[in-house]
Amino acid sequence: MEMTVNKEMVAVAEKLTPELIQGAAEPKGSIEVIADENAIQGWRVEPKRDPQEWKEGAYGKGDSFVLDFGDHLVGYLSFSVRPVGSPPDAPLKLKLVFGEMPCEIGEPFESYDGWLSSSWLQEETMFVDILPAEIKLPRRYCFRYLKVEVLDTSGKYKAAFDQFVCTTVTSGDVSKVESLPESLPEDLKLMDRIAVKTLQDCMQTVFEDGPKRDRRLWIGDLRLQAQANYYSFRNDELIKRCLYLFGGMRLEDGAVGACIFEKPHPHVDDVRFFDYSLFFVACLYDYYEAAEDRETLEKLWPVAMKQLEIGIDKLDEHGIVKLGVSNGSFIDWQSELNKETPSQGVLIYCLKRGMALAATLGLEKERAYIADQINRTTKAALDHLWENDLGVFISGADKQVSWASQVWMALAEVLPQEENAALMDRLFTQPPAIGMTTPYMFHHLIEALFLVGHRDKAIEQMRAYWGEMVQDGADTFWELYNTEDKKLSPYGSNLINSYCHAWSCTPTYFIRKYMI
Ligand code: RAM
Repeated sequence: MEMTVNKEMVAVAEKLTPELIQGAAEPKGSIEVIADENAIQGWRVEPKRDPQEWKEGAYGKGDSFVLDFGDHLVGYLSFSVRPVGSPPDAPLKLKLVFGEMPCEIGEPFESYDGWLSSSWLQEETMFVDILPAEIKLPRRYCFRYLKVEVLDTSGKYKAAFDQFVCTTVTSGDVSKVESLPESLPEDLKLMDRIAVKTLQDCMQTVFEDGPKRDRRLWIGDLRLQAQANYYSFRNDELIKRCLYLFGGMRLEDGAVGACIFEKPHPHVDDVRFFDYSLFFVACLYDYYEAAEDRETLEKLWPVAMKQLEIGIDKLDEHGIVKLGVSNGSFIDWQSELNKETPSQGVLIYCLKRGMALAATLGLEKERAYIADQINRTTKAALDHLWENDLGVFISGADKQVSWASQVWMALAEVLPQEENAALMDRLFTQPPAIGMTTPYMFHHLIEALFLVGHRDKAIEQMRAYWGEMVQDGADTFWELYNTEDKKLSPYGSNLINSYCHAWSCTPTYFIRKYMI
C-alpha cells in the first residue's frame, strides 16, 4: 500500500527523539512460583527462606532458580557467571525466561497456542563459550521475574552466578511528577503510584502501548497517555514527536494510521481504524489545550481536518456511521460488540474538538462546516439510534444495546445534560448485556461518569476495577482485565497479554484532574 509521507514533519519528529533516562535495579531475592487455584491466574509467588540463596548455589544440567526484582522493569539485563569445579570443557547452555507476571514463569511457553506470534514471549537461549563471563543482553526486556535455567554444562563443572543488574530506561522523569496531598485516601495514592509507573515504563522514544507488546506507538493509546502525561510527567515534547510522526506518515487516502513503527526508519503500519484516525483530532486538541503550542496546531491542523472529512465520508444517507471490512473501528476488544453507534459517538466527540480548533485558528469556513456536521450527526443519532421507550442507544441492524454505545454517546454529549446523566444512571440500573473488556473502555466509562457529574460513582467504579487489579498484585496496570474472568485474553492465552499497558494508566489522570 502507498503511504503519504511528509518528510518535513517526520524530520521535526525525529529531532524530538528523547535521550532515555537510565537507572539500575538488582533482584530482591529468589522465589518460587507455585500453582495455586486461588491465586490470580492460578500462580502464587513465595519468597525463599534465604532470599540470597541463588548466589550460593552451583547449577548443573536441569537446575534453575527464579529471581524477583521487586517491581516492574523495562531495560537491559546484564549478569556475571563463573564455573565451579574442573575447567569448563564444554560451553554453558543457558535459558532465561522473563515474566511481568508469575504465569509467564509458571507456564512453559511451549504450551502457548494463542493467535499472536509466540516471538513476543520473552525468553533467551544462549551459549557461553568462555567462562567466567560478563554478559549484557542486547534486547530490551520488560519484567519483574526472571527464571534462570541451566540447560547444560558438562559432567566436570557447574555454573554459579554473582550478580544480575537491569539497566532501566524511560523518557518519563519521575521527579517532574508532583506528590499528592496527604489527605487523599491511601488506596487512591497507591493506585496513582501504579498508574504513574505504568505510564513511565511505556514512555520510551515514543509513547509505547506496552513495553512487552506491541512496543510501538498506537494512537488510541497515545491519546490516553497524553491525557495522563499532562497531569504527571509533562513530557509534552514527546507528545509533539508522536503527533508529528502520525501526521507525517499517513495511509494512501490521507488517513492517520493506527500505529507507527520507529525502526529501521519511521513508517506507518497498514492497519486502520475509523475511531483511531479520528483520535488524531482529539489528541491535537488536548495537546493544544495543555501546551498552547500554536505553531504545532497550525502545522498539523490540515491533517486533523482531513480525518474529520474521511470520517464524514463514511456516513450513510441518514448521517449514520457505517463500518465495513475495510473500515472497522477498535472501540474495545469485544468480538460481539456492534461498533457503529460507539463510532458515531467518537465522530461527534472529535467533530466538537475539531470545531474548537478551527475557531481558535480563525478558520470560519471550516468551523461552520464542522458545526453543520455536528448538527447532522447528532440529529441522526437521535432520530435513528435512540430508543425512547428503553432510554438507550442501539447499534446496528440487530439493535444491539451495549455499554460502549451508551458511554460514547454520553461522551459525545448528544443528549441534553440531565438526560445524559440519566443515561449513565441507567447503565447501572439496567446494565446492557454487552459489557466491556479493556481498561481502555473502562477509562471511557469513568470519563463519562465524571462528565455527567457522577463523581462518587466514577470513584466507586475505579476502585472496583483498577482497585481490584491492585488487590490482585498489579505492579503496573494491565492491558486486559475482567473481574469475572481473570485469565481472559483476546489473543487466546494470558501468557501473551501485556501487563504494563498504556491505556491502563489513566487512574493518575482521573485522580489528579478530578480528585485533588
Ligand atoms: C493492541 C495494542 C494496542 C491497541 C491495539 C488496537 O494490539 O496493544 O494497545 O491500541 O491493539
